Amino acid sequence: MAYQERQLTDISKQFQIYGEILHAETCKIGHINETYSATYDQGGTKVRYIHQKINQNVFKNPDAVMNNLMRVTTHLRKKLEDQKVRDITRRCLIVVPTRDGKSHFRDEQSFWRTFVCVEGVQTFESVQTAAQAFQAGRAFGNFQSLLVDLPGDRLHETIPDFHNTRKRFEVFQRAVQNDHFNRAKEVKAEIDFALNHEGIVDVILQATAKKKVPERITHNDTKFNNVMLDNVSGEAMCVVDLDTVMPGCALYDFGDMVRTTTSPTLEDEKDLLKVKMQMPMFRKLAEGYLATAGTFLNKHERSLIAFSGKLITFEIGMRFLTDHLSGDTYFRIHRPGHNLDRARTQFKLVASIEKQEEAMQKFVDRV
Ligand code: GN1
Ligand code: MG
Repeated sequence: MAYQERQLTDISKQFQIYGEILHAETCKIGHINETYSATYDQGGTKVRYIHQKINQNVFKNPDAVMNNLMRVTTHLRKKLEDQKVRDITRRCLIVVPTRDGKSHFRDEQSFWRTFVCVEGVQTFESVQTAAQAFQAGRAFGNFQSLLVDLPGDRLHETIPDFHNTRKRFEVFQRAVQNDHFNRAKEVKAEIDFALNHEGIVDVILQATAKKKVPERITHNDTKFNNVMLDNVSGEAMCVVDLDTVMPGCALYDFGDMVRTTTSPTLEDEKDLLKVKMQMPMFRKLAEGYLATAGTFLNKHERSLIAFSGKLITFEIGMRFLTDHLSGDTYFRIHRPGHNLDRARTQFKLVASIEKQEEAMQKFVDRV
């Protein structure tokens, strides 16, 4: 076994797993945590588990992450049971406890947790059909609506100011000023694009401060690849990547869905001619989302739906550009200039949304 697998074998012994480990693969999706899919032999039957190492540079308080995760998954499961939905163990993540009954295992350097692997599903890095966009919208809207009545204290903010676009803008400005890697001169066009958009960064923050847009429990990382779709029916089964589930604004979730479901391309597409907000995808996405979240959204939230797509796409683009200027320390990259490519793709999408924003909002107003 490779080094990493040997390490994984040691880690897996900490959890209440059934079977002998056969092999493990790295899951390539995700820019932050390390994720492995491990296959075990249990008396001749193969069973799979997901082992995940939390990135503690990003999640400074992993106990808080796990505390939120346990509360959220317990509640989701109970709600699904109350609704008498079938196939519940494929619709909600299940944490496998450690042998001493904890939700995670930690040693001096690392912090691990294990999930039951959801079988018979797949995830996609980009959307293939409008039906998939509908499923994504429905799944995240349903996720938000199931969490409306989560009992107990306010969830921990696992990353404070995660979607505070003003603070993100300030961090970006500092990165430009510092220019530690001497990259600013090569990306002047992208820097100017970001600076020219300062006018949009406070809109949702102000609506929140005025209590027009309420705080809700939100997912905060609603990328299309965080929805697992059934292999046969294509139905959205399970929403994953729950580390940033925390108090937030419903619009941030919708915005990130627009970013990741309406363009036919990958997030790091280099051919910018291919990057565009496609109206048919948006329509289905909005229909799916409003079919589930429509019951609790207020009129102010509804009025900012199209805008949120532009804002969150801009925000993530700015974060990629900031990381490029700062030497690629936050998002994992797979080639030089990768964060710059990602930033360019997001900004192209922002420009495409801008051209269609009015039509997008008109559509939402009619749904
Ligand atoms: C990161 O690791 P992943 O892909 O789930 C990031 C998101 C970004 C996303 C961009 C904790 O998510 O905020 O939108 O990359 N997660 C964190 O692809 O920063
Ligand atoms: Mg994530």
